[in-house]
Amino acid sequence: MTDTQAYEPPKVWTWNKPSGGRFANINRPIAGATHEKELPVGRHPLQLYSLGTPNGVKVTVMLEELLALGHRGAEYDAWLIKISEGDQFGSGFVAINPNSKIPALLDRSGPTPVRVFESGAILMYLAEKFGAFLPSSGPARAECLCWLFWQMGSAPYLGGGFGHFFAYAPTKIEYAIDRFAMEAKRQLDVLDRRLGESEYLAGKEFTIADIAVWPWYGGLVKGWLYGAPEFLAVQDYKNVQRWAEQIHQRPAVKRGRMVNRIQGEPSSQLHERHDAGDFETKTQDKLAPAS
Ligand SMILES: N[C@@H](CCC(=O)N[C@@H](CS)C(=O)NCC(=O)O)C(=O)O
Repeated sequence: MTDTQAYEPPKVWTWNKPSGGRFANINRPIAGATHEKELPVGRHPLQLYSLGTPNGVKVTVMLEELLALGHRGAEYDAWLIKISEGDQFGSGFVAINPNSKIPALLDRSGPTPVRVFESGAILMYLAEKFGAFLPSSGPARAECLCWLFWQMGSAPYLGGGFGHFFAYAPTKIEYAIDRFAMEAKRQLDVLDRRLGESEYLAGKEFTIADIAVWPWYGGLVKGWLYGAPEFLAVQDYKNVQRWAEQIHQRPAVKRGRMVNRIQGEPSSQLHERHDAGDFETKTQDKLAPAS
């Protein structure tokens, strides 16, 4: 193992220097708003404040899937929250997510607006509101919730652990990369075994469990996250690959991935979505064609 700089933790930690790494400018040890800023509100019942990261994509995929099933009440405005610019610390955003992280949803369909934060809670809220993608009772519901909560507990090790130390940390620390690569591969193996015995995570039906897990682990085996497909030998997880491609082929998933996306091919980026027609007319190749 390579040696890293000797560090003796002080008795009490103080915030006296930037932590370094890709997100150093937004990391803070305190919660709450840093500035006053109201959130915009559009014409649809559901207002989504988000960004096209794996956590954000879960919700836009869910909304596009609901619309594809014909649930008109799932019409939504998707507003862009630029987390690298600190939008998540504006007072309006903090009022609907005191945790200052995307995605956050405001349901304005009833007499009193309902705020929902945490992507897993948003998926459950929408699934129950529309009666879709979550079995209503019994073992099938239990299995779906197991995999939904598996994702909530596991992905921080993949993103905040493996992804952070492999791709974003200012120095490569062998101990940290080893520890989290081991866990990322173990998690892929958990999924691979499950998807070897079942078409989808909760059984025969596509559910919010797949919607939650796919942007992270589907994205990982497709090589979309952290530039690590070779390092993690993702091609070995054949069942995860099969499932990832099957979900990728769903038209609503393709649309959901485009919403609030600010990187990649301009034709794949729909920064804000306010109408179903926006996918045809408002992608970045149309709004800001390369000169
Ligand atoms: N457990 C949360 C995680 C959300 C999360 O980590 N969001 C990230 C982007 S993927 C974020 O907003 N980061 C901004 C920050 O940490 O300041 C969820 O599932 O909704």
